[in-house]
Amino acid sequence: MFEKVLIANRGEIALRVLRACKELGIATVAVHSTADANAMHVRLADESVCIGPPQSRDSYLNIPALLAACEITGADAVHPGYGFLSENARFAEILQSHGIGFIGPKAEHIRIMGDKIEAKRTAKRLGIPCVPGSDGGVTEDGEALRIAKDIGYPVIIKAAAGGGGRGMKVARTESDLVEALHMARTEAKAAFGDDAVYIEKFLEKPRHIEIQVLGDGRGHAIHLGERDCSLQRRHQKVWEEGPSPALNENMRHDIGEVCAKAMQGLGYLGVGTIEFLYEDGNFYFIEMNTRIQVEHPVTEMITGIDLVNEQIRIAGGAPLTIRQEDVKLSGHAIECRINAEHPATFRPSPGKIAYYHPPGGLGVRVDSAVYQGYTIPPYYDSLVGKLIVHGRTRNECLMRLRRALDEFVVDGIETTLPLFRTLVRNQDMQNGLYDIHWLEKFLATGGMDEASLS
Ligand code: MV4
Repeated sequence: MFEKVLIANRGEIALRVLRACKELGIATVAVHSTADANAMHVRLADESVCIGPPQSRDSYLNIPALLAACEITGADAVHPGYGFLSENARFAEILQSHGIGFIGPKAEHIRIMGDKIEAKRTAKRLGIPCVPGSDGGVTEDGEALRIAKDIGYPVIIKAAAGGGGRGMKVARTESDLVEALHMARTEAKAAFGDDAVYIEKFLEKPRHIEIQVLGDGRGHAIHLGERDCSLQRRHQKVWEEGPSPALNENMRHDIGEVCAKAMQGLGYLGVGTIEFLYEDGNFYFIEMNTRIQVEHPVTEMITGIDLVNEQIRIAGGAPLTIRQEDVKLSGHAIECRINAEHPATFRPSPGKIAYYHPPGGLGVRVDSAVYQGYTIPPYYDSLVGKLIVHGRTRNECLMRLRRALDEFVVDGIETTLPLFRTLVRNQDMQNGLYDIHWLEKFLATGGMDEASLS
């Protein structure tokens, strides 16, 4: 097992990892930019090292500075959190070549899943259902036209190096396709330095459902159910919940088994998330994330399993002691991402938190690294914290969430709390009837106009 873990991240996830390390008796090293000298993760860690100026590229993404921090402190492993270097295969390899553990999957698997064409090819080979589309990359107009005719319009063109919604173009008819292909390739080249693109059937009204997996790297792998992350705006998830209101027990069991088997076949190590679009009773693989995710607490609340603890132990060479039959999904959990943004325009609102009062009580969890008097810096993401609520049923969860949201006070900055107070009272949300476009439509049709903000 590791003796000292360096946490290459900031904010609530740095704190989340720190807590898992403390429980495992592992010493912690915080790293921080000059803008984060007063951050909670720095205060709570056993040691801390300043690794550079505010800009992420000079600090949290600065590999030489991180290696030096490991050297200075004698850290024997790095936890990358999410974002930053968490899905950088080269970083994982560099650490390993310096004898430092990377708390994440094998570099080989990070690399495969980072290339969306390779990821899809791998998923298909492992028996995971995929969106109909091209077998690999597409370069020629004629080839694109033939594939699109074959699968039927509309189609979507995606960048191999993209993911998370960047670099996508929809073609609704044959006459749109050639221009869409050229635009997609040009934009992919400019954004990622790689013009490889692929084609898929475009699904009009899917839900985004993802399966949490856990593997020991030696062929033992399990699934921990799903999270429904359909409620999003501009590819930023807003509200995540599990189980999905759209699935029944059989569908959940079947897709979970497919994912667990696939991860066994891959020899996957650590935590992972297999993302699907779900429409008309069918699952279609889109991507796999090889990191701990922002919304992992949803799964923790319904399984009782500490995912970060498992991640650290497995990366340290410990076996996976949880068997599939030990995983019992219990009740319902919803996570709200509270951002420092205007609740209707989403304009960022960094600044000083004048008053802070998080909610509490049975089934209520707040993952946050802010405190009263803390100033949210403008350089990073705008997450103030996550409110995660558990109930025995979805209905109990909603009632508890309504209460917890009303208790939550964050003064001095704008936050998205009023958005959630509106959503939790909305009929479609209460009925679980929403797809990936629901929130943007709701906002565009005045769902958050002045009346609902007062
Ligand atoms: C799609 C799609 C429809 N059809 N693929 C966007 C993010 C990236 N992970 C995949 N995305 C999509 N891929 C096909 N074949 C629609 C989206 C999409 C989306 C997906 C999940 C959550 C929110 C979304 C918002 C817009 C589009």
